[in-house]
Amino acid sequence: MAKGSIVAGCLAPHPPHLVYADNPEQNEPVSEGGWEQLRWGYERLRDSLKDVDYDVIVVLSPHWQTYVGTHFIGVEKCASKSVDPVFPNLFRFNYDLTIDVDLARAIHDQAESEGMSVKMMENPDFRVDYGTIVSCHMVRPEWDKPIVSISSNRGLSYYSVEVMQEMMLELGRSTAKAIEESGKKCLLLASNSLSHRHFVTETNPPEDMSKEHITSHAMHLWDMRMIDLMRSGKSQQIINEMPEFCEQAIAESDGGALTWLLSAMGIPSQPATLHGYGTIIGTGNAIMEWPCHSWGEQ
Ligand code: 2X7
Ligand code: FE2
Repeated sequence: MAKGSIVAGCLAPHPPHLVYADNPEQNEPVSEGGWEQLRWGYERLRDSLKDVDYDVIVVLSPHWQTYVGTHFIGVEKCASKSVDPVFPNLFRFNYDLTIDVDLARAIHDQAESEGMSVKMMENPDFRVDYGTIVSCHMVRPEWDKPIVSISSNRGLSYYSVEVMQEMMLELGRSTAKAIEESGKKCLLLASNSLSHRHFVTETNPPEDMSKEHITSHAMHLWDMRMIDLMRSGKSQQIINEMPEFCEQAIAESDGGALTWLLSAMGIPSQPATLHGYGTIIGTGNAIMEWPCHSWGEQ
């Protein structure tokens, strides 16, 4: 069997506003658009991936929060309605998705053999979180690929960013090893915003773009710094600066997704492509792609 591989890694932010603004048939609320810079960014990412062959999407979302270990959905068919608890006015999404349970279990088993605390989530009534759904929908709205859904272990809440990072670095290595042994081609998604300080009131209508901007200059500077590091292939520096970034920008990478992604790709020194940047209720969001399929043998 040929070795499996990571065909690309993406930073794929998940504010529900993006799905709301796109008006897909699965989502109940109806909008007049909005957040176009980011939605055009997702268009460019989809275009960049259109000729890339892959079997499965592997996604880690900070909105599936687990406090004892990292969990993996272990139920093959998941269909229900996902409602954003903070924005039920924007996101009530009817999903019907397939999980690659074999690959999920392979990553679980590999991580366990490395000493990590892990669990297969086998409750058939489990409600899939909106972070997972929004990122997958914006990257692949056809929903024709199975996914592996990985929880965000809140190592930061119990311990520190440093502990979270160590755990996500191991989870990334275990993910890469399990993928290689699976023979599958995988697209990896880190589902998170960058700076995450947001407004506490909503405009009317929510898609009024005359009110949308970053919450502060400091947040802007942090977002630009992180994008610059990603575009210049300085992954190790991102890992090194993660504690300050999480603390000072209240960054959503505190959930571990970006660290996991960089680790799974082997802390790449190749540049990432920026497909789009924009703010959503004041948070900073970048759509980035590391096109691993074009790097040759790693
Ligand atoms: O989950 C989110 C987010 N990360 C950023 C902005 C707005 C809503 O939801
Ligand atoms: Fe979020």
